[in-house]
Formats: sequence, structure tokens, C-alpha cells
Amino acid sequence: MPNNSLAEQRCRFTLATPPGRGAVASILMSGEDAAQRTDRFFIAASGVSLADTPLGAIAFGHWRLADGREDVVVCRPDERSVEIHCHGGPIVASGVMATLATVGCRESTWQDWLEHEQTSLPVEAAIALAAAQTEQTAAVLLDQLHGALQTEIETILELFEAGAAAAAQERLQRLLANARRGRRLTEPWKIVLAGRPNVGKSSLINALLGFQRVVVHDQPGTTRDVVAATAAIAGWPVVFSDTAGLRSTDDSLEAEGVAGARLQIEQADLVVWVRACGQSDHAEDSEAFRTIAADALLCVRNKSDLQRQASGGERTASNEHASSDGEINTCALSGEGVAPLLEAISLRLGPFPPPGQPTPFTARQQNQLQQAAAALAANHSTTARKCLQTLLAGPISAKQ
Ligand SMILES: Nc1nc2c(ncn2[C@@H]2O[C@H](COP(=O)(O)OP(=O)(O)OP(=O)(O)O)[C@@H](O)[C@H]2O)c(=O)[nH]1
Ligand SMILES: [Mg+2]
Repeated sequence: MPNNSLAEQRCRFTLATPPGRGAVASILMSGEDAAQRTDRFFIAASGVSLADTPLGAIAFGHWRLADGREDVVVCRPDERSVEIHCHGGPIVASGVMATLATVGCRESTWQDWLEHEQTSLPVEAAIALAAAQTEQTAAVLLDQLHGALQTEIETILELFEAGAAAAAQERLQRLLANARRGRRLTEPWKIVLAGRPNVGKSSLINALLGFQRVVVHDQPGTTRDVVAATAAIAGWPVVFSDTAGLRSTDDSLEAEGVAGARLQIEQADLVVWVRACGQSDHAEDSEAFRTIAADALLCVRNKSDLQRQASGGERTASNEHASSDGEINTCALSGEGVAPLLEAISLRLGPFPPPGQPTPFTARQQNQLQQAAAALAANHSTTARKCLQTLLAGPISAKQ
């Protein structure tokens, strides 16, 4: 029986190269009898089976597929492992993997391959690093891969052993404070542009992105659905969401868009509240406005060109980039004020962790740290220690 559970435990494989086309695809295999299973399909040009090939030696030959054969290069880095390198078209790699499945090998994702039965900090860092979207986030994750977070948690555990609970708690709190930004290394900040219809939210998103991502029209109520666009600001990954202009309406489609906009506002890390110069909020959207925490709000006055025209082309306090009440004046059409707006957003996102700083970056890590800190505060030092030990190497089921 090819797929019985004993066989599954004995051998697994994963595609180590990214999906899509490439020059070469690499399949990793691990488990007892990996070489013998390979020999069911691998015909070496030398005539020597892989099981009889010395460890580390590279063997060339072909692979017997269900409907043909393909050239491959195989290698046994150690007793339990085999690497198979074949042509990089997805059909060839799938064909090779399909044959492995017929002899009881189980396919894993590359993430599960790394984690196997335990989630550890270096593995989480390797997975996060592979998905890093900017050089800056990659640098911080690389620090964690090199042990910054692990060493800090080991230090905290040593403080426990030495009975220094207060010092341990202080360091735990510092880690938790770092986690707020650390989570954003892997999950982008959510920035929502909101405000009345026709104030220029969509135009401003396009100006911030530097290309025409969303539809702009002189008709109020143009944007109906939430449109998201990813970008990076000062190295932080961000997702901008354009939303429907807030107003009460009898149009059920538009009303749905407005409800969606309100939901986006609730879930945002930062709301860029857009008004047009000279325009005040209506009571109906002031309500949505009031729900936004001060540290999650940035106010913008768009269409500063119209204000300037009205004041005869002169720059006044209300049409300079930053007005006296802290709002940023922009003209989405000319791009004026967009750089100061980006600067203000980047100040809100905050600085990057300095090199080498221990920084938690996953929900699992943050949860374990929170639990450890709460247990310690309640004098449950055994539980606190257990949480930290799980953090260093926990079962996959603890993954969030
Ligand atoms: N003069 C001037 N016009 C602008 C500016 N920004 C946008 N507009 C114009 O204002 C109109 C509305 O722009 P949009 O970007 O579609 O406005 P919106 O807030 O997304 O509108 P809704 O999707 O309906 O809520 C368009 O005709 C834009 O060209 C600006 O800075 N100055
Ligand atoms: Mg719009």
C-alpha cells in the first residue's frame, strides 16, 4: 500500500524551488530508504544505483516518469536525504513528484518541510525572510535568523533560573513593545484613505503610488468598492485602501461601499482623512471621524490649488504644505504636498529597529510573550518559563 501512514512517516519530499518556470527545479526528499525509493525511478548513466553511490557524489541519469523519461541530476547529501534536480518546467517537477507519491512518499510545503514537527525561531525567521518585501524588513529578519530574538529569550530564561523575576519581566515588556512594529515586518501596515465623496481620495492614492491605480472622476460617489494597493514607505510594507466617499445615500450599491469604508476605518492602522480645501465635515461622517484614535489619524486638505486660486495665487497658511492646525495640504493633480504627506506617514509608522535588536515578528511569538509576561506578573513562574520554552521550540499546533 503506497500511502499508508507508516510509509508517510518514513519519507517526505518538497519542491524547494519557487512555483513557476525556471531553468532547474529542485526536489528534496528525506526519510528512511530515500535512496532506495529514488532507485525505483532513477536510472544512472553510470549504471550504479543511488543506494550504492557514495554520499555527496553527484549522479547524472534519467527519471522514469509515468509517460516518458527526463534527465535528472541526483545527490545524497546524507544517509536519509536525496536531492533531485530536473528541468524547471512545472510539468516535469510535478511528474517527478507524482512518481514519488506512488511509492508512499508524502508531499510537504517548503514551510512544513522546514518546521517538520516543531516551530522554532530560526525556522520562523527563515520563512518570514523568504517573504520579506523590502531590504529594511529583510535586514531585521536576518538579525532574528542570526539569533537576536533567540539569545534574548535565552537570557530571560537565565534570569528566571537566577530568580531575577523583575529583570525578566522588564526584558519581556521591552520585547512586547518591539513586537508592535515587529509584526509589521511580515504584515503590511494598513493605511486607509477616507472622507466625503469627491474630495480627491482616489486621486491622492494615485499620487502616493505614482501611477494610476484607481478610477478618478468628477462625479461624487465614483469609488464603490474598497481598492487596495501595496507599496513601501521608508522601507515599511504598506497597503493603501481607497474607499467610497462617506455620505448617506439611497443608492444601495453606494451604501454598501460606504459601509465597507466604515469597516476599513475601524480596521486601519492609520486613517488619512481627506477633506477638500474650504470644505467642512458633515455631521454624518464626523461620526466616523470621531471613532478614529488620535494616533491613528492624519488629516489632509486636498485641492489646495483651488484654495490658492481663490486667494489670488498667494500662499497662505491654509495653502502651504502644512497648515497651522497640523493638517497637510495637497494638490493631487500636481503632486504638490504629496512628499510631505509621505513623510508624515513614515513618521507615524516609526523608525526601524536598530541593527541587532531582538524583535518578535509573528503572532505566535507575540502571544507566547504576552502569556509569559502575564504568568510572571501573577507569580506563576513555571507557566512563564514553559511559555518561553515553547517560544524557542514549540509544536506546530502553537503556530498562529
Ligand atoms: N483642482 C483639483 N481637483 C482635484 C484634486 N484632486 C482631485 N481632483 C478632482 O476631483 C474630482 C474627484 O476626484 P476623486 O479622486 O475621484 O475623488 P474621490 O474622493 O475619490 O471621490 P469618490 O470616489 O466619489 O468618493 C476629480 O475630477 C479629480 O480630478 C486637486 O488636488 N485639485
Ligand atoms: Mg474615489
